[in-house]
Amino acid sequence: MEDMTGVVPVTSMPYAEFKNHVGEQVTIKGAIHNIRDMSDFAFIIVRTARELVQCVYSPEFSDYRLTPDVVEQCAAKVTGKVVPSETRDGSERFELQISNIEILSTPAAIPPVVISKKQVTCDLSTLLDYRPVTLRNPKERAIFKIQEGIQRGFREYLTSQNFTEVHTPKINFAGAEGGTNVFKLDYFDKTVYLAQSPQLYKQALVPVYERVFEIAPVFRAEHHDTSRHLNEYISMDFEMGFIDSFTDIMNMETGALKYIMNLLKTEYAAEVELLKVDVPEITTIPCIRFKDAKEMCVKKLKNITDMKDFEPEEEAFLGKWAKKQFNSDFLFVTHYLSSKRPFYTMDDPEDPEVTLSFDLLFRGLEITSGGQRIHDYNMQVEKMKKLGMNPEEFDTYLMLHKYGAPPHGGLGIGLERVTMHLLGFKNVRYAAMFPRDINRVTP
Ligand code: AMO
Repeated sequence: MEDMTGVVPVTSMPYAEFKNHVGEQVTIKGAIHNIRDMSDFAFIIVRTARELVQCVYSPEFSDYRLTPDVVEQCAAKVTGKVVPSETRDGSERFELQISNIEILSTPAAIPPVVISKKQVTCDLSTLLDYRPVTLRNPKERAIFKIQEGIQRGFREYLTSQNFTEVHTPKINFAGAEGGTNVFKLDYFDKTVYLAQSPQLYKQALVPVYERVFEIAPVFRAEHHDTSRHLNEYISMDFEMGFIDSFTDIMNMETGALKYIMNLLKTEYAAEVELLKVDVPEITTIPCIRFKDAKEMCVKKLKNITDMKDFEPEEEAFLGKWAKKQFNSDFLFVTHYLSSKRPFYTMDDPEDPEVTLSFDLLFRGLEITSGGQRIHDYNMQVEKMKKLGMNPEEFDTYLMLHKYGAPPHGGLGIGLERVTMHLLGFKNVRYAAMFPRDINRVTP
């Protein structure tokens, strides 16, 4: 047996390195993505982990002869000479003149949807029904590479700011966010719930690590089929102690978003280009109080009846307003009404009708909720009682307050929501790799 070096080299030379190997034979491994057979020669596009590599077959290049088992979606090892390719705009490109193709596996059937064109053109439902296949399309897979970049940026930035990454349980004794959108689980002889958020646990970890974050799935039993709700989504959460004000949380989020956008522009440039992503420029993010934003919506939009929260059309209006007024794709809305925020939210001591909380709108869609939390034991117990909750049922959560907690706060960002509006999708399902909604639990 060979030595276990702990390193398994990547299977294909990255395309960016081709320019240093002109005239040399190189081998790449990937799927045969597309074949354009021109009788005496053929263009064969190989799909590697992140790229499409143009390879050209001609009997003139070597003794190798194309065989009928070279079909789209077969896994192959392709060897060829790196040569400059002819481009219409004169830009520098390279291709491989094929000298051998070794077939590593053969598909049993032709894909049910055409994935080798620039874009998958089927409807959303078909796109999702065949997700394991449609994700192979370069534009589809680029969506989730961008999504990786967003999570990675969040993680890298918070790690640089002294946050500790944690994992909290998803099978819980209570729903953290209140309301009815909680999944009940049959757990031996007890009733338990799937986590709506890591809220109760991330707070418990503040006196332990001071600053924590988590990127993990959460579950919401949304009964409506909307274009912005999923039943399982990835929540990017953080919680931090010793804050002076809830604006510290907004400040930290601004830093994280700046870092993320910069990371996308640099390390995800290929996907940004492929998907023509309009990556937002962030300097500072403007803020508006809920009350003022509501007044503006009521003045400008018709039929606003809910005075306690925003309808999607109000968020869209506020997004446009922030763009016009501040040239900002983002807008913080602060001081939401106490009656509309969860039990753990700190009321504003100057006006207990409102809370020290915020939402962040991105291009007119809520992507974040956050705020300062109650850290005082008596205050939290009182608020629970006022809301008709039984504090005894939350005794493990209340250990946080009972045994001492610093002033703290945090936020949760919906990863699919950010991805959706970054990429300009009308439906959040395009931004979920394997979405779970009221009608879908497969694939
Ligand atoms: P909230 O419930 O507002 O706050 O959720 C935070 C963010 O999660 C996203 N989101 C969703 N995304 C897809 N489908 C859904 N059904 C869905 N529901 C919410 C949104 C939203 O802004 N514990 C608090 C956060 C905190 O205060 O730390 C919470 O979960 O982008």
